Amino acid sequence: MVNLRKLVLLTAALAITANVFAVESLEDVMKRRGLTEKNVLAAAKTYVPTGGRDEYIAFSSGGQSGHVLVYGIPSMRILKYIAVFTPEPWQGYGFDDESKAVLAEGKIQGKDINYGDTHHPALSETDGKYDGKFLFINDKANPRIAVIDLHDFETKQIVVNPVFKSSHGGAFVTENTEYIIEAAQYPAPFENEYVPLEKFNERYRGGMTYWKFDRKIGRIDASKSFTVMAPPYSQDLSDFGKGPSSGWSFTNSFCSERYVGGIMQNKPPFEAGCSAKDTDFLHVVNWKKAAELVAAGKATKINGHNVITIETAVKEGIIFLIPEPKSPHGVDVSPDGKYLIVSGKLDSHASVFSFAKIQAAIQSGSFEGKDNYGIPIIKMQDALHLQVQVGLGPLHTQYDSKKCVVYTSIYVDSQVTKWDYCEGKVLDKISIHYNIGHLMTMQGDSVEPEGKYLVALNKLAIDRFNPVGPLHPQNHQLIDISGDKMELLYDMPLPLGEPHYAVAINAKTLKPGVRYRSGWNSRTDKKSKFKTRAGREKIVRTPGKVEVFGTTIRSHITPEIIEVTEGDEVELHFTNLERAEDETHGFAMYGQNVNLSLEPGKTVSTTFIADKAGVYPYYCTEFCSALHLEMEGYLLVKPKDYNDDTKKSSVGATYTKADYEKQVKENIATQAIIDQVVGIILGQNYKDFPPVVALVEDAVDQLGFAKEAKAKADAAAAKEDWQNATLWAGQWWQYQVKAADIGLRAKTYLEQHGAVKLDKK
Ligand code: CUK
Ligand code: CUA
Repeated sequence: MVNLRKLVLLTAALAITANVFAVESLEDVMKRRGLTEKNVLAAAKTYVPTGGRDEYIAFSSGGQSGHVLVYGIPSMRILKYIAVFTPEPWQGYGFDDESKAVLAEGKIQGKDINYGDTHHPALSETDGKYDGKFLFINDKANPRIAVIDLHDFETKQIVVNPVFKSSHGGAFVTENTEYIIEAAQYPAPFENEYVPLEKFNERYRGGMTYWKFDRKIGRIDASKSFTVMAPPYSQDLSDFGKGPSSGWSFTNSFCSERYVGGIMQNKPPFEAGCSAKDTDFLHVVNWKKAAELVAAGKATKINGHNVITIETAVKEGIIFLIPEPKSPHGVDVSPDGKYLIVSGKLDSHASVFSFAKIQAAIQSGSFEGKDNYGIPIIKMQDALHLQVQVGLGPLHTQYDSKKCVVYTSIYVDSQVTKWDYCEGKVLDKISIHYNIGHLMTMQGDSVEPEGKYLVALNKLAIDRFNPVGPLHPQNHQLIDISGDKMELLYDMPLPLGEPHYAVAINAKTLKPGVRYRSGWNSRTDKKSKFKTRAGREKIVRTPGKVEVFGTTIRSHITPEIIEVTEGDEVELHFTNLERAEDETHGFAMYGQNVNLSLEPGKTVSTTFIADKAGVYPYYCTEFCSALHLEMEGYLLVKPKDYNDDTKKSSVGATYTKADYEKQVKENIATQAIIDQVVGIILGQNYKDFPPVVALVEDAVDQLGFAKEAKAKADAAAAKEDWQNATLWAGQWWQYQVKAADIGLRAKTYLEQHGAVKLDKK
């Protein structure tokens, strides 16, 4: 009693002292930290209070990391790295058999490729609006496209371009996500064979691949995909038409000189030869007609893939070229589909092309000539709407919600230029730190741009952050574009590869799940054939092979002991029985490169050869409950000729009747507390709060387990087996503790969310 009173007094005293120091005002803090009013305003515009949510979710390429980064806007808080082309242990990606199968789809000519150079993420669209269902991203180094399902933010599929040897102009989608475009970058022979550079003009090729997306199954259908072959011009970025330009695609190029360098051969480098001309070619392709040609059997098969040759494309009138200045990079179609804006890295202009004018030129057949491959060239002046002096080295353009307003990244000048593409005038400029590549406005490449914020994806960080060695973080700068003047709000360091492009979606459109259906293979999106239910865990032995069908739940792994013989192939399948939100378990094992992630409901597998006799502890890697450290087990690999003659001896401590009775007494007291909490919850309108309903379900599960453990304790006690009676009584208490913990969480939630007492009838 004295102790308790002392404690109360001490706490009160502490509270008083703390208050004396806690009276710092906003002005005090500003002074102490050297913040200006502008800083505080910027902070207020980006700060999301604890527990709050962001208005937009950005998906950024993770550059060479091969991942996709997910962060919130305006807080710029990183929410997730989605593993795509590269293994990522936390998510078990590239460690469990299910995700290994996805990575294996990305093999290039039989070789494992365990990284990607991701550039352009694209969100799926319905009628040109983001629908929040899928995300696609390309790999420039190994021409591949990945499909990510936004139901669980997991990579589901990787397709390898069957004819390109690099790619860049992807991923971009059609208005209804029928196709995903991927344009080549560095020309190469379509066939997988050696062709000398002397044959560059004849045998090296570029092109645009149109990947058919099957929305019903959420996967790309390679058999219905096709490529329109193009000359070896180093195709670059692409975009799809929409509205009036629907059915067409646009792809830049930057080396229509078809120059091949060779510094060691005493030739000027690529950079000189590829920038010699003042213009390159914008490729204008009628993809809808191309798809019809493929359906009509007019494609040629190369490496088993449908290819429309340049000859066929010209004959059928589906490809045209327009000169574009100079060393062009970005091409971005306006939300209404009437214009496309192209910028040149060595130019100071942005060029606005009119789709109506392009069509008029095609209809009238008035071309300035043909290129060496017979493709008609539309006169630049015939297709141009206007050109605007935006700054030196313009790259990419994004659209505002305000009509005719766009933002262009200016690489050399390190600026963003806001301008009007209808009238052709510059509206504002802001300096960036440093050398901006892409930029992104909210939903800026959909038909419904929302403006508000702009993120500058900068190439260099230099002195913006605390130094961390020669390799600097990347810098995404958040800019407020809601007013007439752009205002810099925030610098966010990104320590994971060089992001190129990013897309941002209104957070309301995303509806991700919180758990899988029980026994789910998340990579195929089907029930796993290895699904294991509670109580049905088993170890199946066949000659040379041991298969384990196990489960995980707070806080034990079943089985806890796995015995195999040296040389056995071991297949582990685990199902996470949890239904509770965020109750993920991990599974790591000594010395076998085994690391799994088991989100609620998920089933994952791992296969390895137990080729060395020994003892291999395993454990859960997520701190999932108070007894998480006890979530453990042993794989025992016995030598082949092992003769087990050790006497079975008891392991660990022994327990008595008194121990058992003490535990039971504690359990009864715990139950009283649980009953009290349950009474409070049930007495309120908890059913109006779905998260609480889920918690109650979870608690009921735990109490069910407690009952089972109690029955086992009772049975052991009846046989006066005090050892097992005490241990089972302890397990019964463990389940009670979990139920109590969940109950308290539910009670707190109700308190914080204004639940009310139900009227007693
Ligand atoms: S690219 Cu890197 S800044 Cu791949 Cu779209 Cu322009
Ligand atoms: Cu499960 Cu720790």
